[in-house]
Amino acid sequence: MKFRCTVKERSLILNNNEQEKRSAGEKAVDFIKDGMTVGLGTGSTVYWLIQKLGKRVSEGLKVKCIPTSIHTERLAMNLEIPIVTFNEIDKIDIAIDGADEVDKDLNVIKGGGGALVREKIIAEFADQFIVIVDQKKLSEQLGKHFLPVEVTPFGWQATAKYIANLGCQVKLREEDEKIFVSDNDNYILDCYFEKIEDAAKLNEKIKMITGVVDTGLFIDMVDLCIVGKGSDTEIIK
Ligand code: ABF
Repeated sequence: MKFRCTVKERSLILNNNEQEKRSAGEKAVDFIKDGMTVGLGTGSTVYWLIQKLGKRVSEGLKVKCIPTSIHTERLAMNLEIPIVTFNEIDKIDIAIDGADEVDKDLNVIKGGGGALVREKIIAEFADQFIVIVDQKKLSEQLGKHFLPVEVTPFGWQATAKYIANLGCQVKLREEDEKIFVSDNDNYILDCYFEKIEDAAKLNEKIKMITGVVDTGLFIDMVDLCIVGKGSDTEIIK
């Protein structure tokens, strides 16, 4: 018996990993209450959060959202999710974002999407910061995923040398064979440490280097992590 389905049905048959992202993203909407100001992250897991949030908004949920990237802003605007800027708010009730790697203490590596500085500003300012991930992102110790670091374009080569001296390979991020430029007009250095023994100390050491804007290490910032498990989720606090 040949299994036949329409193109639309096929597009909805998600692979395991995508299903986990969808479960985590959609579950996160449960934490968004009427009247909240919400920091919206970047990435393919956040995509599912935004789709579900758009539906809730169309059903009457009143929220104001501050996006962490121009990409997220466009996604939200297409779903008529109200967008605000920092000029229009005095607090962020909740920020929800993806991550590249999460350890057992809920320290995370972020920035694979190149939006780490705006993501960190919003996450820090928010009363509650929630990370939504698929199971692949969980790891005993950070470092399997490279560490993105946003740096000023001026003197990036010097900045890269100082970071490499901390024990990593450093690669200037490119996109479509051109140097990747962040929404803040900076460059991103992807730093391959393999293993990060003390994430907090490394974060401080890198941030001390002149030319570094910020790192993708989010230390002691995550209040709660929602992990997609098939069509279900696990909440880690
Ligand atoms: C973003 O979420 C980035 O910080 C991080 O790289 C990304 C994870 O992307 P995805 O959800 O697509 O795996 O916030």
